[in-house]
Amino acid sequence: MSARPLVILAACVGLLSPLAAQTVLPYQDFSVRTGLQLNDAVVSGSSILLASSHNDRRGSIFTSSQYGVAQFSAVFQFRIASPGGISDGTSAGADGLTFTLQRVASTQLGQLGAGIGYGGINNSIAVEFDTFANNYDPNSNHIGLNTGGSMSSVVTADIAQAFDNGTIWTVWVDYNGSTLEVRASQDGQRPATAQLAKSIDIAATIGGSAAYVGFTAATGQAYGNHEVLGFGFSETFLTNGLAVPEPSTYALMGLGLAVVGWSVWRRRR
Ligand SMILES: [Ca+2]
Ligand SMILES: [Ca+2]
Repeated sequence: MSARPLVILAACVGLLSPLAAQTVLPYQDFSVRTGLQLNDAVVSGSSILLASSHNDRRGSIFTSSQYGVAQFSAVFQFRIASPGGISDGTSAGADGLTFTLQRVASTQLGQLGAGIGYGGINNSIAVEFDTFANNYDPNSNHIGLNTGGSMSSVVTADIAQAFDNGTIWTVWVDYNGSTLEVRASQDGQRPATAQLAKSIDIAATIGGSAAYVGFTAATGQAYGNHEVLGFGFSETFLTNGLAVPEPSTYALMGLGLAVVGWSVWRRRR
């Protein structure tokens, strides 16, 4: 009898230790926001509303402390709905959302409109999901890799489906220490091939190997409702990417702990 709780305990440690080793930030949603700094962003249900569907709005969220970015895997979900305002020649709606790593401060919030809440943030790198064609943009709907607070991307990738179509987009950003890869999908399945891949030395680009990690968004004369729904981050690069944080992960961990507790309780009786 005495061996059983040890086996169960070992199984639970096995469940828990990978998370601890990789320093995963598991925000299944944002009903709990421990460790996050909100800048002109508001809580909307269990999501973070970065910029609402009105003219000239912006917001950001960043981790309160810096995390290692020498290599990493990140996953997050966003939704951009209710596009409106002026057209860029293709469609209404603007300006998009970014996943940003920066070394300045957790309180950073970049420029409005075309700046997507990122423009002007120094010592940074951003993956943009841009929904408005400005004169330096390739088109009205693309992924871009931006550095140093510039909105003129180092590289871009065209995406056919509109990011502001109101569906939930799941995005994986993976960096193995030399190449950054971005994958985005509307079905929650991680694409086998990255839509954007770029060789880059992130530490040299941002001036260090740790950064505040977060998101920005903005609107201008065109707008949309820009929400982040969930977020996971690992300081270790994962070949197959990070799984979307799900309630079942925590339920399983909770169940494991409950079984240990129950076993100890039984033995004491
Ligand atoms: Ca743009
Ligand atoms: Ca762009």
